[in-house]
Amino acid sequence: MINKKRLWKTKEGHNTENKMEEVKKEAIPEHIAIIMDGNGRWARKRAMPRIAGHHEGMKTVRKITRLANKLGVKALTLYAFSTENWKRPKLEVDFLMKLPEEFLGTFLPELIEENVRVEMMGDRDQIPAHTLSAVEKAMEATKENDGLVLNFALNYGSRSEILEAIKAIIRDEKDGIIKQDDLNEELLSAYLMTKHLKDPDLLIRTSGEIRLSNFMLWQLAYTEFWFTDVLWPDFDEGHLLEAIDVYQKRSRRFGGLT
Ligand code: V07
Repeated sequence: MINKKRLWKTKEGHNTENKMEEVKKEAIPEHIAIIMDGNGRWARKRAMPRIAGHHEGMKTVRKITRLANKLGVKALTLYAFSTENWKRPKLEVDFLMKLPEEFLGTFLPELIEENVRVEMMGDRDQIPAHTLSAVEKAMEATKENDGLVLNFALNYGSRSEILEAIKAIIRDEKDGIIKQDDLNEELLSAYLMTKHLKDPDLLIRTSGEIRLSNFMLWQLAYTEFWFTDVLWPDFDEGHLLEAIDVYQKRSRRFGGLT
């Protein structure tokens, strides 16, 4: 019998549809976190300005969001802008801060349609009003959705997140809301920006850097890491399926020991 299934080939020539069926046979990581690195390098390789790489990277976000949703991933956390990124040239920062609006301007209807809930974590104070209002509008428009949680880390830094949690805990202890004896890992987790999410099962970082760069330090304590040299704009469905496949092989080896 001829396999009539439409073959969906990626640049690498992976047969995405078949690979998808393969990974679906085993547990899909419920929460995937991604450090989307290599946009500037992608542009430099093509003698293009860095912003062209960021723009291309945004297209990858759509592609990966669609596939994660199809696979039944429950949460996808994407590191879009770190607290360190403010040190970049002003024109680049200004461009980056327009990307959420552009992304949502064209993609929000599909996110609503596909039952995706948009969320963000990060310090809202320094984010330009036009950026924040676009993101908040999307959060509001999708708040009843109970499919994939698409969580953007925007002006996010993990040490600052932990520090703010500690300050809030001290405040609440002084106010008698919590007692020192109640403080444990679970309670501290409830003061973090990820309080409504389970810890990531899988962390992906693109572009060959093997470090966390102040991303989810507390939450990644037991997470499986997968690093690739592929630059974020070149990252595709086949790469995500490969990362999940490796994750599943590792889980299989631990066979119930975790
Ligand atoms: C950004 C594209 C992806 C590669 C990494 C850097 C550049 C999507 C968003 C976004 C953020 C919030 C939101 C909807 C979309 C985004 C920034 C940068 C700052 F609600 N991509 N992307 N935000 N890049």
